[in-house]
Amino acid sequence: MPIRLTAAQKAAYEQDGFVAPIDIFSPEEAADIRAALEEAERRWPEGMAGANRNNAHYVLPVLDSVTHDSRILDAVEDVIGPDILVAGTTLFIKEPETRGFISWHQDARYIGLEPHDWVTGWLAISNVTEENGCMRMIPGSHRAPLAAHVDTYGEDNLLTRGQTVPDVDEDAAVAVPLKPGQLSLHHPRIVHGSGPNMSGERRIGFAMQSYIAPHVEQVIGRIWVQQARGTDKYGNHDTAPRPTGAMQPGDIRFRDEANDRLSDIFYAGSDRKGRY
Ligand SMILES: O=C(O)CCC(=O)C(=O)O
Repeated sequence: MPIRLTAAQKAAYEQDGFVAPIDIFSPEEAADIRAALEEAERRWPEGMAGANRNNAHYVLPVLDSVTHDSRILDAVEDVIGPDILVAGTTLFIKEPETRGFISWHQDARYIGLEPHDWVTGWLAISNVTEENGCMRMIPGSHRAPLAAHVDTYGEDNLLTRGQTVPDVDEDAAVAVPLKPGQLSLHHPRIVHGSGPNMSGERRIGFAMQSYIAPHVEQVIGRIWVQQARGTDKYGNHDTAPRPTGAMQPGDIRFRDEANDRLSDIFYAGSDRKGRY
């Protein structure tokens, strides 16, 4: 029996490649998470912008607590089993009335984690709607092999290389709106993307990308991981520390090193780099 997901939610994940919404944080808890995040953005605007939105859980205790929250880990356990490592996180923020979008892509195409026994948890920190650019998924696309992607490096594309699966049947897409504190889980091979924020409100998502089973290897480069639950008898990766406070110099140095490694993975084989 699943421990956090219902049997129907677990079946939906297997069938469709994603499941949502999963209630995790109460509206009050979600408001506290948002307040702490936005306070950090006010205090350290540079430290929270651009590529620094990658792996912010290494420098902000509030995001570390979210990433290791037992309610999220229970849902993740239902998908990948009881031994869970955290391989990274990304804040996906779209400011009001901005054109930034995420092209159709499969995470497994560029992340280098093999086999695909891992899952991404995406937490809504703001209200996330069709108008402000919620994720859209192509149900069942995770059951096909990886598709060829084209690197577009589009100006408004929020993905590193603007990697895009061409010719997606958009009529098949399912929107995934979430209320603050709700989570979605998606499979490494599901084709997904999201449109621009056409609303007057910020859209704030926190992708825990990803939770991996310990036997999963990084085949493009090296990464650090944190043990979130269970045991790791493989030792495939380096061990990352937990933050010692908000934006502590040693934690920032570590986050920067981790992001350098991430950048080497994301841009492997490419002769140019994007903004993230
Ligand atoms: O935040 C988004 O719209 C897309 C995020 C995404 O592609 C992911 O979490 O894999």
